[in-house]
This record gives sequence, C-alpha cells and structure tokens, in this order.
Amino acid sequence: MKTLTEILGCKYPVIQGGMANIATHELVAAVSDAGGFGLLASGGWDAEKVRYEIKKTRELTSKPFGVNIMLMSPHAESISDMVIEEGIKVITTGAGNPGIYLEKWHNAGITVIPVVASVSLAKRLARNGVDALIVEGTEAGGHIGEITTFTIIPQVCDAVNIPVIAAGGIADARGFDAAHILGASGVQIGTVLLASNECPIHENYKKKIVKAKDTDTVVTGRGTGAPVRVIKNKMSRRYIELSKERNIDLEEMEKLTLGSLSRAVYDGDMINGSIMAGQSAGLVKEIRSCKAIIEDIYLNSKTYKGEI
Ligand code: TUI
Repeated sequence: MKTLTEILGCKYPVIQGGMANIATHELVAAVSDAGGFGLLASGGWDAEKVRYEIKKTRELTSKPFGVNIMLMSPHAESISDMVIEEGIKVITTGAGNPGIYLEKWHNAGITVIPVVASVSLAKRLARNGVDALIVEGTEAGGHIGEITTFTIIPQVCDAVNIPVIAAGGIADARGFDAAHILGASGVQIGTVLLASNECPIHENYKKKIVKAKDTDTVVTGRGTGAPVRVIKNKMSRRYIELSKERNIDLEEMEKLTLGSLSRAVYDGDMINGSIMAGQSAGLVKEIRSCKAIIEDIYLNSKTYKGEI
C-alpha cells in the first residue's frame, strides 16, 4: 500500500485543516512549502472565489496542495465541478457525506479524503471506495461530532482498510505519536496553525489562541444539529442562552455563529465574533512559522521514521 506522503506528494504526513475563511492561499502555500499538505478551505464561498484562491496559491508555491469542500455550503456542487476544471488532485470534504461526487472525482483522477466523525460513515465511505479518511474527534474546533479522537481512531482503524488521518486535539509531536500508535497514518492540525505567522487572521485571534487554557472552549449548537466548538465569549454565552429558550429562532442562531466567524477572523472582534478553535488551544504557547510548527512535530516525534 502507498504511504500517505506518497499519496499526497508531500514530505511529512501532516495535513492542514481546511478552516473556513482562514485557510486561504497564504496559509496553504506556507504549509505546503514547509513539507506538510496545505488545504484551501472553500467554506461558504462560491466557486469563483475558490478558483481565485487556487490561482493565488499556485503563484506562491509549486508544492502540491488540495481543496476542502464544506458540504453544507450551497456552493458545494459548483465547487465540485470547478476543482476538476482546475486540475486539483486532492479533495477533502467536511460536514456531510460526499458520496454523490465520488464517481465524478475519481473519473477525474482525484484523490478523495472525506472528514468523518463516526465509524458508520467511515465504513460506508470506505465501501464506496474513498482513498483515505480524516477521522475527527470532538476535541477539534468548528463543526464537530460527538466522539473523542482517542476512542474513534482505533475503532475506525479496525473497521476500514485505507489510511486514516487523525484530527482533533493534535498540536505537537506527542499528539502525532499518540495518533500513530492508535493506528493513524498521519495527522491533520488546525488550531495550532491559527497561531502561525502566515495565518491570515487578525492578531487578536492569534493572541486569544495563545492565551487559551484547557477549559476555554465550549460547544454551541449541540441541541440544534450543528455543534460548533469556539472559544468562550459573549457570543457563545448568548448562543447557549438562546438555545435554552422554548421557541428556538434557528435563523438568529445561524447568524450568531457562521456570520460572526468573519467578525473574529477579519475584524478581530473577540467579544461578538465566533472564535472557532479546538481544545488543543490550551497546548499552544506561542506564535511561530508554519515551518517551525510542522518541523517541531517531525523532529520531536518518537515514532516517525519517514514511512507511516
Ligand atoms: O467541517 C468541519 N468543520 C467545520 S465546517 C465549519 S463552517 C460551519 N459553521 C457552522 C455550522 C456549520 C458549518 C466550521 N468547522 N469539520 C469536518 C467535520 N465533518 N466534522 C464533523 C463532520 C461530519 C459530520 C457529519 C462529517 C460527516 C457527517 O455526516 C453526516 C451524514 O450525512 O452522515
């Protein structure tokens, strides 16, 4: 079987999470240049905006990178065609089941790696022929499932015969080694890359990640079907209050989360913004370059011999 780095064409089995509004050309190019695998996030953007980001990334790096498609987006279908036109070679998906696109992408020679948060979806997609899986535990930031990384990784590794990439709660070599021992072939990191020089988010957001301690994240929307992990602030408190009301106004709640992500990312509004981050924020102590973050994982790993 091909190793993950052979499948992706990168140096280290370390993938960057496709964080909506955040994983744009600057971050993607920096991660791929550092030997990891960058993923452009399409989030809620339309196909032309994502196409522009692909072009900008290609101007910055000659290293391979992929595109992450957030399946809840109304633009998911048009993006699914655009990535073929653009000759993208690796696609990851999130927040849904990419089954309807699989044949089309495989016919175009694309490697398909869905993010899953349950054993049942992992098994179904493996049966349908996906190339690898990113298995994300509830420690992750943003939209999440219910199961911890520590328990879901070995369960999925037992259930499928394709490479598994662990995500959720991993920020350093210890997490990388733990994931490897649980059976994963690589890791996806997101939160630790928020605190990178190249990450194009407001400085307030980066500082918030560095300052965060273990108990500083909370999950909003558990009751409404779209659980999202964020750093606790006025917005998350208001959201949780609203969700306790008898007649939940779903539209107002939606505005509070997705709409307010851009307030955090672009304006640095740490009071009313949605500061998506995983529990590993408590492990992040400084702002570094993507190269330093990725090489720290590789150099300090006790298990990595260049071939998992
Ligand atoms: O997708 C993510 N993380 C995200 S997407 C996002 S934008 C957003 N913001 C607010 C509400 C909704 C979306 C912010 N962060 N991670 C990958 C991921 N996928 N985590 C969990 C899942 C998942 C959940 C259910 C994947 C598949 C799934 O299957 C449902 C089904 O159809 O079987």
